[in-house]
Amino acid sequence: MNFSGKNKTDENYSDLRSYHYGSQNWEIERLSPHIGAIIRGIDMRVPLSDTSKAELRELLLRHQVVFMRDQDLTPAQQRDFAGSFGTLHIHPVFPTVPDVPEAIVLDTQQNDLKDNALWHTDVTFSETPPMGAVLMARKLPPTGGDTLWASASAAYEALSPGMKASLENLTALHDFTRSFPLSRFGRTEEERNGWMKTRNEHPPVEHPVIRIHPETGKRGLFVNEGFTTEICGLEHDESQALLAFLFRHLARPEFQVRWIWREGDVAFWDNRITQHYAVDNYRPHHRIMHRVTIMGDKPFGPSESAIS
Ligand SMILES: O=C(O)CCC(=O)C(=O)O
Ligand SMILES: [Fe+2]
Repeated sequence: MNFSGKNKTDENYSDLRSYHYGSQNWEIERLSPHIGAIIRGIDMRVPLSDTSKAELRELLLRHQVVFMRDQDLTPAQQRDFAGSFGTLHIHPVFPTVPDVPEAIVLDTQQNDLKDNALWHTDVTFSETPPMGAVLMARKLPPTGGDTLWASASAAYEALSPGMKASLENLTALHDFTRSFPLSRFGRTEEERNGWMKTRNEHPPVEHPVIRIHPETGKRGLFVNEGFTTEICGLEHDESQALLAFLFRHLARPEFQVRWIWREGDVAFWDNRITQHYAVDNYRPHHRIMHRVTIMGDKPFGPSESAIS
């Protein structure tokens, strides 16, 4: 793969607050220097043309998470939209919409999912973590329940040359049980059996600490508090100390965007170069989100990209 030359997804946009883009003349409003933009003028219920799909992918690569207001999709429409960007993932643990198994339900009255109130990248316990996800707000508390996204490339770029060099060839373990412990996800016999099956199918996997984005060639920090347990080849204490530093660094507000939801809003993020955090500050109010997740490829680091 050759990523030399100017990164065309960044060209000319970093000086703008808003701009028009694409064949449909969408209005793009940037929300922070490194991550996040609103796209106005898009109707996600209507299948996108190949041109619009390519343009939207371009915007996703550039802004890492994009937001579309007032979409009001049915779960099937949400599935079809996400499905036009790749094969869809079926989550091994989360409950789903009846008849739409690709749509995960995050409902505070059905399942006590406080687990998303920590910085994480989805499903990195898999050999091939998702490329992205499409999340829609269906029911919201009066206030609170915002979601934050962080740019893993901005976090990487802000490291010193010395730290970058020492992370260059490191790998880390990502473990399903860190966010899905048996104590909370094995309360009934059926849940326990499902948990055992998932754990057997997903032993801890090794991913590069610095991931090269397969489409843009950008580097991003690819460890997350949700699933990363250990940096390989270090003593346990060294690994814990380095991970603690990297998690704290990734959580700096400089790399973030915060989205205050309205019902009918959709967020579409690039899961290969971002982390997110669902703020859990609205109990006992009710919040329902639906997520459809798009499959991704096997992460590779700087040394591997040089060979391939
Ligand atoms: O509920 C949210 O805002 C985000 C939940 C989450 O982590 C996800 O959908 O992957
Ligand atoms: Fe998540």
